[in-house]
Amino acid sequence: MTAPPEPGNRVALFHCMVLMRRFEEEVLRIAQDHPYVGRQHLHIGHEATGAGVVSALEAGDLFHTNHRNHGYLIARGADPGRALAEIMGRKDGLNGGLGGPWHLCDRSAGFQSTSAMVGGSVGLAVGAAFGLKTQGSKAISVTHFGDGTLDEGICYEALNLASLLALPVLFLCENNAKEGQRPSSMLAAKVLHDVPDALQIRSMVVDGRDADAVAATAAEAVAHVRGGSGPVFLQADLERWPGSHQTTPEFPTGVTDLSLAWEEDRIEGPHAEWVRDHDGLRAYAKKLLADGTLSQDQVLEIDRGVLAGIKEARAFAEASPYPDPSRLLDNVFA
Ligand SMILES: Cc1ncc(C[n+]2csc(CCOP(=O)(O)OP(=O)(O)O)c2C)c(N)n1
Ligand SMILES: [Mg+2]
Repeated sequence: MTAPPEPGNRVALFHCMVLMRRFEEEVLRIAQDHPYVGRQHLHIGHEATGAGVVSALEAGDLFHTNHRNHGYLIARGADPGRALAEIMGRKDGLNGGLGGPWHLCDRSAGFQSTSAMVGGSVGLAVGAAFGLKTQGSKAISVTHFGDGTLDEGICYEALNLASLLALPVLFLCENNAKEGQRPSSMLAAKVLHDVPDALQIRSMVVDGRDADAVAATAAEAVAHVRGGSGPVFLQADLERWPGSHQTTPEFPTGVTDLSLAWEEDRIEGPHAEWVRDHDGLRAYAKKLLADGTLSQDQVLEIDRGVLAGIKEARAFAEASPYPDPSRLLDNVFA
């Protein structure tokens, strides 16, 4: 279990990004080794956005994600072994093995819910924000969703209500649509943040591949929301990882090799452009080396430490039994 990065601690931010990446690579390996685990929606390539936003939050803030959930869960401090156990449907999973990857939650880490329904996280987060405001809490609510989610009717009601009632909610939109294309074939607005702008919601746009930029922009957005000035729509622009929509578990860009941060000549293959120009994790390693924050050895040492933790987490998950079949109908309300 690793605490979320403190604001301004760039080494912790990098560590968090490595943890997110290595955790999800393990999820991919588990899906290869155990076909029943099924299809995974990975957050690989979005780590700079994820860790940057998490670094701006406080422990009591309530987080709600969409289907690309694992990275945020781990970044907010959930136990990786229990998270892997849940993904594998095991008894010691965060939700007793009954929720699986698409319903993961860990309230102790301020991670309220995953909604596999596109748009579900938006409505849930606005409801939570209403609750927080009613209680006079200083905590804020965060909803994480993608560009395609603005197709969904629930977004319009939720954005409108959040604006009208000045609710403490951060709308975090990970925009991984191709540059120059409409965000979604189902959305008439050509510019995503035109939607919140029309509803008098403050919008901010950031390069989602740049961890420092995200951390700084998220800190400003969170301060606005926490200060009672109403919601913010934070749009993080990203370039989709080539494996983000796969049906069979594969590593299209290979297993992450952090030495590519300083051995760029070795970047090759059909997705070399993504690795070179769009992988925020490699870019951050390169930046921290260039400004002398970390040495090559320190980068590799952080990676080795994370990998050792992930190995233990997997062993814990593999050793956990399946839940007792008598629990099958627990939490089924219909
Ligand atoms: C209500 C609903 N409609 C359709 C789907 C199927 N679906 C799963 S992910 C997805 C695309 C979501 O796009 P976006 O919000 O941009 O997230 P991204 O996958 O690009 O990160 C769709 C249509 C769903 N899960 N829920
Ligand atoms: Mg998208």
